[in-house]
Amino acid sequence: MRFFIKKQNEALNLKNIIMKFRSVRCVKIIMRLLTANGLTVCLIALLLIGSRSGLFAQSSVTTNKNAQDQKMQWWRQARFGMFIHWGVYAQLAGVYKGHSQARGGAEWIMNRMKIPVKSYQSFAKQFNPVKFNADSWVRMAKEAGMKYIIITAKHHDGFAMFGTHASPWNIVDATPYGKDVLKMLAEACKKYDIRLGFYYSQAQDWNNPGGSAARKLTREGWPNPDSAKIDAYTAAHHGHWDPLQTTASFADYIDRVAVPQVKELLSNYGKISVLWWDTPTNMTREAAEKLQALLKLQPGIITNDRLKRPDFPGDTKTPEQKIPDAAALDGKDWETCMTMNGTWGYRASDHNWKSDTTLIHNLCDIASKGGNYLLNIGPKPDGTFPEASVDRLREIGQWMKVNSEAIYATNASPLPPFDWGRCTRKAEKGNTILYLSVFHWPADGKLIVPGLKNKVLAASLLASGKVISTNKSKQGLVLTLPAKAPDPIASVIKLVVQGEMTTYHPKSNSTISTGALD
Ligand code: FHN
Repeated sequence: MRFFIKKQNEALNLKNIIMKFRSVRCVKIIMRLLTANGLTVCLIALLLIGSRSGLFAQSSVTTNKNAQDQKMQWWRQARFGMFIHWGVYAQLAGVYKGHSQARGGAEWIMNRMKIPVKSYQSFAKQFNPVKFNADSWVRMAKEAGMKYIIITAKHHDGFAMFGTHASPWNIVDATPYGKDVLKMLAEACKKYDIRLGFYYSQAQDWNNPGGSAARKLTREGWPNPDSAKIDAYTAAHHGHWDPLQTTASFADYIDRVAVPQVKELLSNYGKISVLWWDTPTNMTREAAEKLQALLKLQPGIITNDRLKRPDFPGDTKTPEQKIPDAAALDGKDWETCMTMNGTWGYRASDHNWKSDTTLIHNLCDIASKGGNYLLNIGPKPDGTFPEASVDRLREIGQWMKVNSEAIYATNASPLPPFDWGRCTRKAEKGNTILYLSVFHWPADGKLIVPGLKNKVLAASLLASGKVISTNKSKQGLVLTLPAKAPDPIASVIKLVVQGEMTTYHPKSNSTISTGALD
């Protein structure tokens, strides 16, 4: 036995040497020891290495996974954030030369309407959001139950909503307002303990020379009499419509505008939790690498999958305007971004608002699949949120005040989606808490949870704590509910069941897709 322990120690020393020198060198050492120390040492060493080599490889994966889990922790617990699209385009509000923009979000008005650079820049002289109040924006987000805000620091029109030395095309230098809204927002976020992230259009930039431009046909803007000529020009100039856009190369634009601006954004605003890239149009690997390198300025920053495809996956997938099916979930973190009406940037004529019910159901649906909901506001040019958005934020907030326990820090459902609602899950001391968000309260008072076989330890209404009786049936667990739903939109039942449960994942080859990026 002592012989074995001695040889094992020798083998462990050998393993340490191997860990230091790795691969080819390690084989050489084994060979040398084989002759020096005999077959026993080597065999034990090989046994140890063999049995643990998976573990060695695994342990670095595990360390990386742990670090990633730690980085993502706040984000996974948050589940709900506010997206803000705000810039000079809000001033136009979807209208140019008396024509309503034919297609797309109003933040695209410069491209879709093919507004010349100088004309578009003249709108900044009217952009004076004197009613902007960072405190009130952040409070509205907080009261709605949102845990983070992502704002367009620069959208595709290239207009910086912050003071920048990299271009005069910014809110401080080009508008009568003259103040850095991101500074004020950063202070308010800090005050209210809301995480702040910046959206940055890294490739498309229609005003700073050299930026890219996704090609859109003039018919997507207005019935411009010069359509044929303009469309021919954009076809010949990679989507650009004004010669001023191409007086520099893309590489120059990256070095002179994008890199310095991202550096400013990550250096001058305190803690930044998310860099939300958008869109990778004509992005080069070299440019992506330069931008990605800047992220070290904010340790722990989370980024999305839109820097450049496919080699820069970032931390989160970003399905846009849609909620993936459970079958598409692939274990990656994901966030659905969505408009409240039909546009990201403010458009005065868009009254196609989603109902409170739709928005709350979306939040429950997304949480039930383990994702985050990034819900957009397109502020008006005066700096206020549209009334319809304010109303919806308030309604969601009221629901969250009672039911947020079913959303924050939850995991995806262990059961397939139900006809009557959605489910989220939390682990608790070897058992599982299920939160059932009931959208359609059963008329006969019997709610069936198909497929749930675990023993029920407790069942109650989250809103009041009222105990719910349960019994088993062939179809699943049956809950006997009071006649009236506690909440007309979604009432939450809290079930504690015995044992651990894991995420439901139907077998499928599909993955979460981001959708078309303009
Ligand atoms: O082109 C943009 C669009 O204007 C908006 O910013 C959305 C938000 O996700 N992203 C792009 C399209 O994918």
